Amino acid sequence: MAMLTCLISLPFALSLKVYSYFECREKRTDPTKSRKVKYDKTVFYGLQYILNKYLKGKVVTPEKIQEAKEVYREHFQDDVFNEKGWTYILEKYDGHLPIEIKAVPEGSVIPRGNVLFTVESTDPECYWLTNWVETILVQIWYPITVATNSREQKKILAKYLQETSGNLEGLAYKLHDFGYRGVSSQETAGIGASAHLVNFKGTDTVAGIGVIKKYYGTKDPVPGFSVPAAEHSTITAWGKDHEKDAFEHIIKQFPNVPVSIVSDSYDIYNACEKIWGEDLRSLIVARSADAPLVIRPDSGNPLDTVLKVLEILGKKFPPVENSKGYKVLPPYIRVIQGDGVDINTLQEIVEGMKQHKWSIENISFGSGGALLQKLTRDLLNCSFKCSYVVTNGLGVNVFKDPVADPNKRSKKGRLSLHRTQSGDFVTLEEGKGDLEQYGVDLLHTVFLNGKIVKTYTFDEVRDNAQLKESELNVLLD
Ligand SMILES: *[C@@H]1O[C@H](CO)[C@@H](O)[C@H](O)[C@H]1NC(C)=O
Ligand SMILES: CC(=O)N[C@H]1CO[C@H](CO)[C@@H](O)[C@@H]1O
Repeated sequence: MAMLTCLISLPFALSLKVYSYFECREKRTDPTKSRKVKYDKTVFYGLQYILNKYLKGKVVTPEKIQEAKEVYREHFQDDVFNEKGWTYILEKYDGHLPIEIKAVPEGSVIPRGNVLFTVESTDPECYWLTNWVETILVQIWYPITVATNSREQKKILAKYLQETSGNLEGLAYKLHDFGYRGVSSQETAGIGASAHLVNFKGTDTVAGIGVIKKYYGTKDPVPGFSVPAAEHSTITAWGKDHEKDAFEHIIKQFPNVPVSIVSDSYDIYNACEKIWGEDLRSLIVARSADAPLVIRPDSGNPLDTVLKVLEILGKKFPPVENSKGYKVLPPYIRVIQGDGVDINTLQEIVEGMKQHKWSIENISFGSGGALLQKLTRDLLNCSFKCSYVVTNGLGVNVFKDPVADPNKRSKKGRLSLHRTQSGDFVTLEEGKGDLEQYGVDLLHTVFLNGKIVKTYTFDEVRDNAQLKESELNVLLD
């Protein structure tokens, strides 16, 4: 489709360059629809993966040209395939793509409505290539959206952690990725999990570790961690009358590391009160702060369940009051809520805990489908548009401005991204980026004629995406 639009809509015979850009369009506030989470800024992440996996090196071969030609003929029932163009790339560039991509550094947190990357053809014969790569490049919406949504959840957790404990210790482990089985494919699991790890360090979606090691690299051997954990079958296989035996067996097997045990196979409240609180109490209190029992409820209304579990546990394992006046369970026992957690329920649970005077320092959360799969390109309005063409040697700014939706107006001309004196980001249109008062362009060339010319380590990505002091202060007001 991208190819057709491009061939049909541009005065291609005379065009010598096509220049397009990607942005997450700015939302105009619609007072009738106030979304709880605003997503004012997005985390730019994932381009390096796409460039490495799909665009770098010799990507055009005689075999691919032949195959595409045959498929296109059948698919369109016409000879629309640009065989001449691809053969030109094969012969002149040894199959490397003559385009330049400039992008903001990976991990950057940029307000909606700013340019995030640009793409332009570098050979007048290949003006058509820019929008050929549109589809694959726009798939970056997914890692951007996962990383952005995960970072918004980190802000919520930071705020409540600070308020109910006085510090941010353990923040990186507060939201664990449970999403492996809930995503559409291995590739989605790898990309999505890596995007969550931009903000956090807890994950059960091991595929993300492979993606990060292969395409970004970290100074640590692995960018994410987990703990031994029971799932339902490891409890229920013992039979309904032997839940206690199952629990006992597992905690004895893992005396020196935290161990998470799903406790709702039959009755979470009975498990907390009778089994953990009475039958196995002496084994639990003997555990160290480095190897706590982590009780995992997995059903019911998330907020009600968490509060009731804490209340029952609090009677059996008396909590202490921390410096902020909130209750904390003893160091050998914690809770992880991993059912029904999305950004909205997370907010409700931590708010409910605060109201009931529970600190969130000794609870953590798991999130699966909502973290990695229940997201679409519309959430952040990710889009790719042509803004400039050179035809007949003459540069022309192009844009769209659909009458039915002013939100869809696109930017004009060559674009650049700058930081103003006050620290805000601004996109300059129509090639005005040379104006001295705006300083350097924050878009750097990352891809040029088939080669990746600038890369970021995962540590740099994480650094760029860190919560800023100002964001924490705003939250604490
Ligand atoms: C973003 O996408 C939503 C959902 O499609 C739409 O309602 C909204 O108008 C879009 N906003 C912008 C700025 O494009
Ligand atoms: C009393 C208690 O268990 N406090 C722990 C709560 O969680 C933090 C962060 O993991 C630990 O550092 C505390 O020791």
